Amino acid sequence: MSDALLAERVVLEDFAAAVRAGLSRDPREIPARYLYDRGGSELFEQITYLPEYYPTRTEISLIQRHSAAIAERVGTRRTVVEFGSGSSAKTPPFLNAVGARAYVPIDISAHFLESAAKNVSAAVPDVDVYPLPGDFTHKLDLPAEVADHPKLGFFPGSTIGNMSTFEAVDVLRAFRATLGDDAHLVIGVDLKKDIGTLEAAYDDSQGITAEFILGILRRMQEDLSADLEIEDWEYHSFWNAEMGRIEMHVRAVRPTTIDLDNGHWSFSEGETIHISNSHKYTLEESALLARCAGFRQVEAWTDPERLFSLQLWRA
Ligand code: AVJ
Repeated sequence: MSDALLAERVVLEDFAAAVRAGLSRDPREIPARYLYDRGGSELFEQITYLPEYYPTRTEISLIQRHSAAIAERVGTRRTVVEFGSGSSAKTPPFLNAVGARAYVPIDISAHFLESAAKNVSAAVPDVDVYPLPGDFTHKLDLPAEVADHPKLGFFPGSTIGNMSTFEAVDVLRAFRATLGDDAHLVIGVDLKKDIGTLEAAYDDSQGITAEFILGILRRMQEDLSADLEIEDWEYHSFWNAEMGRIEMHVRAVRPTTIDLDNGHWSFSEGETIHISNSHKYTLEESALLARCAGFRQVEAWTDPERLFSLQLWRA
């Protein structure tokens, strides 16, 4: 078997195991990372352009507006370390604006890292790129070439919101360990706000978010040959005030079943599978998050409507 086929097989086995474990849990859940296959990633890209989905455009404009201030605060010639870089499509303007010396994109996908290195080298030829394959939720050893450089971590996209607060602290502590002592972190944190704005951002009028979340069922059919009726399911999202998060579920509209090779699950009408969370914080809560992880919040920039924040933390 070729390496590519073998890798594909491992991914499918992992997805199958996660689905089996998640459907057997109470409440039932499937981790959100399985949303981002090729089709899912395209749908998420579409979400970022939706009128109701304010985070992406608000963060991009905050980065444009405040990168110069960041460079002023932390100094130029930093090594920028991006946690979960993907293909680094939106990173070159940031590298330019902060006057970066080197760039270490970290991603679990070697495929993404290859295009990241190409994209960034083409867009900002003066910046040395050292791709680092790995899982950013654990402390990683940075390439020896950048060992002595002061580090500027970069974690945009409010990806931190995907994790429970408990997991977020662990991940941020891992960032702190990876970056070392003489370091800063630039992080995008989505803010608590009126419930109407939040709920619309995660249930848009064109139904793209619904399609994105329900896509996990289609992926189970296509990749795992799951026996299920897509028509028996609808998208259901809501603001959970106690947990401070938007929850995204698929919900059975009538009694239904899901069958896999080695499992059978029944669902009563109204029962849900929890697919994703998007946690929101106040500026004060995020300052506490920073301190729990060994950082201090030095600055938090927001847009005039206080929808989103771009924050500078110091180790
Ligand atoms: C990629 C985690 C930032 O929570 O806003 C958007 C994911 N899911 N709409 C978010 C998402 C449905 C998104 N993040």
